[in-house]
Amino acid sequence: PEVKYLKDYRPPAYWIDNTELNFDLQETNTLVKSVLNIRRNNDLSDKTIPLVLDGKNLELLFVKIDKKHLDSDKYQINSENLTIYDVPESFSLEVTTKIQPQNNTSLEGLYKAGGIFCTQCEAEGFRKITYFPDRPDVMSKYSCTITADREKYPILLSNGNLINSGMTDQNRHWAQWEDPFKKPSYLFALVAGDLVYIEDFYKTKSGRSVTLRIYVEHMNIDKCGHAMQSLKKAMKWDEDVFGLEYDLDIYMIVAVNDFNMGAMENKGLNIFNSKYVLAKPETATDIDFWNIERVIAHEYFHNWTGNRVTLKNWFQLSLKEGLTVFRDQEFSSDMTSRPVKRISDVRSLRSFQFPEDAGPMAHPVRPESYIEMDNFYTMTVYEKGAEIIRMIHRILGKQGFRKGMNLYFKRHDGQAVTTEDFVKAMEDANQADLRQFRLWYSQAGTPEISVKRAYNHKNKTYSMTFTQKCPPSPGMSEKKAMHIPVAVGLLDKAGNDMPLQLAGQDKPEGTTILLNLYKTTQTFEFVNVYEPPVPSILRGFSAPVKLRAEYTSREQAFLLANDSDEFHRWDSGQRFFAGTMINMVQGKIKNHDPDVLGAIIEPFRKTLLSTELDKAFISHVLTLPSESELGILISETAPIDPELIHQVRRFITHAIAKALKNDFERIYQDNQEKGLYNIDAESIARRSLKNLALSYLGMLETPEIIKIACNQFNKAENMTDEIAALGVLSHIQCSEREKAIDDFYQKWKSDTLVLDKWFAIQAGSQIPGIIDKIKELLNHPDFSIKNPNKVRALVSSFCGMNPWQFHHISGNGYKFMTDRILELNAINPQIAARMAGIFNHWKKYEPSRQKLMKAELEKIINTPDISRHVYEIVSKALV
Ligand code: HT7
Ligand code: ZN
Repeated sequence: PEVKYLKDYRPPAYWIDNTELNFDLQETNTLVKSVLNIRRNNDLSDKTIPLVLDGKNLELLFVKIDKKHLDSDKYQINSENLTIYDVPESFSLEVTTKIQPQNNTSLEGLYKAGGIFCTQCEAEGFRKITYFPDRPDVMSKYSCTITADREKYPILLSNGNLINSGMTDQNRHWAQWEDPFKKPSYLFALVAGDLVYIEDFYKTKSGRSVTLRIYVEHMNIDKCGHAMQSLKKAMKWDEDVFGLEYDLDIYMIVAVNDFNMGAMENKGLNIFNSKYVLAKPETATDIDFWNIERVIAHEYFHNWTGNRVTLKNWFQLSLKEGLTVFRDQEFSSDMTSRPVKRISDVRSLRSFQFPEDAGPMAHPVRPESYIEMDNFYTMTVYEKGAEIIRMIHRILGKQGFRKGMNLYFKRHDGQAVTTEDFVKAMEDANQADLRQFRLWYSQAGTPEISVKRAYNHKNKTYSMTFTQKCPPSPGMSEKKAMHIPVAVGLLDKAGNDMPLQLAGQDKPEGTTILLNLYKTTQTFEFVNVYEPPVPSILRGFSAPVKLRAEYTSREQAFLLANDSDEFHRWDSGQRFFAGTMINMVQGKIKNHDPDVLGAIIEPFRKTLLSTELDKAFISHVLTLPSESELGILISETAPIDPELIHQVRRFITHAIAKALKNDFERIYQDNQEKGLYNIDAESIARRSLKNLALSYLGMLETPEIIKIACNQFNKAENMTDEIAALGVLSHIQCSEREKAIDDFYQKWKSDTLVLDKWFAIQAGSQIPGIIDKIKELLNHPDFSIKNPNKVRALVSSFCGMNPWQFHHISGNGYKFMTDRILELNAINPQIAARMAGIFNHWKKYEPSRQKLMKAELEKIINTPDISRHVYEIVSKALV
């Protein structure tokens, strides 16, 4: 397949000023007529370039230029393009195509699922609707007329404002929408279906009233309130923090069940995976509520970072995604708890982005090449991209960052631009020099920082020498030294922060200092340090790097108990717990050594019983690194053996549960729901600590604990408690488990999102041989391989939540996965490729598993008709 390179980018040869679309939606064929006002790009010297439009899976019916039919010898079509020769300098082009949305299982372009017509055009889906220059730097004003059966599709929506509507005959009606803002084709949207909506209003800071609507299927009308409140909070936050106001008179969100990703920021008409809209306490967990708030905000924030200022080409994806993730992270921090949000974001960065950056798909945040753009909606582009923005924010400060954002919008509103334009605006607004910093966009891989520290008793100085290196990545063996901001604090013996004074400064400046690393090795000297300190390095995770600080376990326990930086406090605890478990896996310490267990249990107990710490923070500290996280850490020095890791982690959690049984029981009782269910941060934290206690108790598998879990399951009035109890039971082989699983199904069989939880809980069960049950569930009437949420719930949960059984030495888990990938390859290549990524890290495992996974990759790549999506992932994994 063809590889696209950033270096080959050329501006478009033609501009499209206006795009008039006409959809005739029918049950078997949909007709799409487009009328485009086209103008040659006179900046290009060659005036003879033909007009090349993108198009895929389209049946071309007519082509007209300036209203006259074009003879077939004047154009050419192949499977990817329509090329028209000898076109005038400016003209109108009319193209009519025929498509079959009801057969489109890729969920890209215009598709019909669950009786609803809807679109997904990012990244390159518009070309499956009509012939068009389907690239983000061609921005056009759109109008869209939709005609459809009135009874089946009473709601007809597109971007912008409703201009007109009416009936064509007795049964069919039409609606015309017009979007006053120019936009790239990937932001086009259409929805037609039998939907209902809730409506609210938002008054912008300049006093305009905006209508807000959330459209859902009839039975979900009672689950939209939280999404609406989240939207209003996001609108207010963007005005307060960035001065950004919404620009149309109406903002619409539509929830659909069949969607490849989380949501899509189409101008004025967001389309959402229903998972990120629908919630009420009985059906959605606390995490679901938070995710809805975050995703609603994310898509709303795109209106400025992505839509008003868009991308010059897809290599710049992080320009909108990294920046918008940063904005949604900041929003969530302000709505909930900043340290807790930071901890969960870093946990996910380390679990998913760091391995990606060390694997065969490693790519810079601004990639240099791709085969299939859909494969580049990655943790690197999104999450590492957000870390880059966060570093700029730290380096320039809050005010400086805001000045940079203002300049960015002033310069580029209405344009398609690059990450370079963004950094330049930040630099120019602050007279800053970010030249070396730009390497974060172009170099792949996670930098590693080691630190040597020395205390000079005589001079009362303390020096820290940092050395940075970045391991090679595919196609990039040599890396340059990066500009890395490292936030540091020093703790005295009593655990208090010391005032910090660097050599050369005349007085101490605060208790956290930002050290800017520019060189491979760099030393910083602190003066007036009156006793040997314990350093707190990389506070707040100030840069996305791997830190090799060589702390002793005594220092880690000390930092866990005392660090004023909550992120670093949590991190020290995780390193401490992970270090012990890894030593056990590697046979460096014996499992049953009472001193070892004591060393873990004591700090654990202290944290569990703390009355000062926030309960959400306690839950994070006491959630031990998962089997996957331990695997990632081990893989830095040795091959992964999932069986050994599973045994050690199970042993430790069991030992903790046994030693602290009484404490867990007390915590469980003390944190029961008092009064009405609430979703404020404090109530969520209380529930998470209570359910963490229950999950430790569950390790004991006693009749008494089973009874407690059953009781919670039966009495729960909210999904958080219900699913937590079911989760505990799901790992214990007992009749109560079977009953709870059946009861849950009977209770929720009509709610497809709740059933996703039911599939996922079973897929994550630690009961040996669970794969047979999962295979059986593939044939369950409520499972559908065509629905990405169902695939993620059953198939991805098995690989992600159950690494021990997925990596079973029989190879059955691997074979199961290959079968699903090949099945999906023909249905939905985007989802198939995501699944195929599970084998990316095969080289990190012990030899027998390596061999088994490699054989699966070879089987996939040798299958005829493998999609470009899957090919790209698998071929890179095999290099
Ligand atoms: N910008 C949206 C990306 C997206 C997407 C990309 C490829 C294929 C399907 C997709 N659905 C949504 C989502 C976002 O980041 O906001
Ligand atoms: Zn986004």
